Amino acid sequence: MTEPLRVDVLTLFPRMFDGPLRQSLLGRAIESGLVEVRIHDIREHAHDKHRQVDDYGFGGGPGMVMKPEPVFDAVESLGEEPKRVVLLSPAGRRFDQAMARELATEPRLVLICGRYEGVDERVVQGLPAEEVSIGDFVLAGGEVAALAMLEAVTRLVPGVVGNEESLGEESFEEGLLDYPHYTRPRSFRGMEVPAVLLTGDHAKIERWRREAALEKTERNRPDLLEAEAMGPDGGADERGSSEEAP
Ligand code: JD8
Repeated sequence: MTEPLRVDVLTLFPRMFDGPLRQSLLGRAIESGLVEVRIHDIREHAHDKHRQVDDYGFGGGPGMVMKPEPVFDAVESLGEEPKRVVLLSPAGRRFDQAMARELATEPRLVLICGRYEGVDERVVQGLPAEEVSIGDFVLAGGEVAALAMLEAVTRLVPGVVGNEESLGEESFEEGLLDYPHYTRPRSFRGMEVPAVLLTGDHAKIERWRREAALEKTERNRPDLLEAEAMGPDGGADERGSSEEAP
């Protein structure tokens, strides 16, 4: 085995990770030593007698902000080796499968989970940390986002997912959603498994799946098809966001 991916998670709620890290894919990856996850309580790096980790935001407004010192101390306690530091934040760059693939090649990751209104901006500026968001909705803190990211990255670490599940053939790798799946029974509450799947004609099944995936993508994620049509530059020129033409 090569070196495992090591992930250090910094959080004020370490017990939120207890269950998820022991179950299923993450549990097996950690148990087999392919991924090493260490959870660190940021409050252990608060040094004042009240162990304060948050404070009022400068400029006013509701809610508290996480202080920078305990977060810097927690990261610096992890040693000198270079590591990618990610701050989970709804104001971050969107996490996607391409970023998951990229992170799965790193030797070490640090995931910082904020709470309250967020973390003092000097964490982004000074560590530095890259702000990443798992999607356009609002969570109460970074922990659930860190778990989602950790699972997406872990399943791409070589050896975690066996050959029975080919990582290359799945949703997003071809820019389409996955095709519909069926198992027994062939008839369930009046709903039949599509007959083509019972024929054993693999070329025909392949064509059906491609068509069904396309229909599902048109229905649920038309944006994926529009992005495809625009190509890898996202159609920048057509939207007029490129350099002015002479
Ligand atoms: C970190 C605090 C809550 C955020 C006020 C109360 C990621 N996709 C995502 N949605 N939400 C988060 C996320 C939310 C967080 C924190 C991540 C730290 N909050 C705050 C600002 C507005 N609420 C996220 N990744």
